[in-house]
Amino acid sequence: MSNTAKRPVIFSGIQPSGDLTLGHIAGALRNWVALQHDYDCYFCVVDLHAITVRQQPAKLRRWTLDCAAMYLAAGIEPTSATIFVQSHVPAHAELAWVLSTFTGFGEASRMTQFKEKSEQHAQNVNVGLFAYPILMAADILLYQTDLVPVGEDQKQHLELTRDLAQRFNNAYSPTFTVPEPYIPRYGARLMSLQDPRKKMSKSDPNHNATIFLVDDNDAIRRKIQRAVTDSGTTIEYDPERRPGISNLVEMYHLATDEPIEAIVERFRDASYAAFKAAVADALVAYIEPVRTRFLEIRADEGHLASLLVAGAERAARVAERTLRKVYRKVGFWSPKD
Ligand code: ATP
Ligand code: LTN
Repeated sequence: MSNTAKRPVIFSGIQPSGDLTLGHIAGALRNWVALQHDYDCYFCVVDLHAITVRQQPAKLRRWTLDCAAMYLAAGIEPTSATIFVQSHVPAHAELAWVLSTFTGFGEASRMTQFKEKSEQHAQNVNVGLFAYPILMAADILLYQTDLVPVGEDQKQHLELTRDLAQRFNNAYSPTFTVPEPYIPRYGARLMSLQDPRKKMSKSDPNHNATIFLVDDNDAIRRKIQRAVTDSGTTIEYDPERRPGISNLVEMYHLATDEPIEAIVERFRDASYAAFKAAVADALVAYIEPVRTRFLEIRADEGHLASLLVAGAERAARVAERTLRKVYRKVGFWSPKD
């Protein structure tokens, strides 16, 4: 929550479209936690985005609460950040509509996530999937966001957000803060354990490819042991040439904070089996407390619900201020003006 001095603003979000993964910690949550005391933070569960691919209603509801609980379990403090559900704040959908009229069709067509998701969900390439980055821009711009901590895959969406902000500001007068991405040096793109050329994803049908934050210790160990590496014999960090083993090095770094160079130095001549065992131990130690906190938080749904209601009220007040400005500038008549 902001105190009297105005702090710069962070906004970020995760889709409640499955159980969260180690990738979410690496690309998003750990940086949210690290930055939360220096910024006015809005952490959103982006359920409007999640329905751009077909969801089962009961699962979407459960994952929405799971996702918020995981923000807390990862270390977000509700006293210093506003946690809320996107569909509780109507201004997100409303601003997205206005911004869609400032987005070129060709510009939206170039988004690589749209191209990838259209291939993955060829039977349901809907207009919402196409407009997804515009809604994301609305999320960010409503809060006059300075910084957006995300994984590498969201960089292009951030560029579109910046372009839209500048375009609107130039067409009228300064309205939106132009946000910067915050993409970590390591862990910005954790890779699948089964195909290290693909991003680790919560929606991967092969569960061996993904470390879920709710995985028990045995599952974590088993998945790391079975991780696809290459036929090399040394432990190196070279994501281009040795993606599988480099991915494990990054995971070890995430879990222990030991510098990459030190890890490589120490394990260079270790066997893959020995290194994998060390990675598994480090991950178990890192994830187990998160999982335990998650289960505790999730057991008190009433508390979680009241936190999300309060979060949405706070968020809506800020968002509506920006939306009203936008409506006025584009020329919507209002009896309040
Ligand atoms: P999908 O379920 O389609 O894989 P996703 O998990 O990529 O979707 P979100 O859940 O909305 O999409 O991702 C939220 C945040 O987590 C984003 O900032 C994204 O960059 C980050 N993230 C997701 N997966 C990874 C990963 N493997 N490595 C690093 N960051 C990731
Ligand atoms: N598109 C993002 C999720 C997302 C987001 C946002 C991230 C939606 N709105 C606003 C940061 C800021 C993804 O990772 N798939």
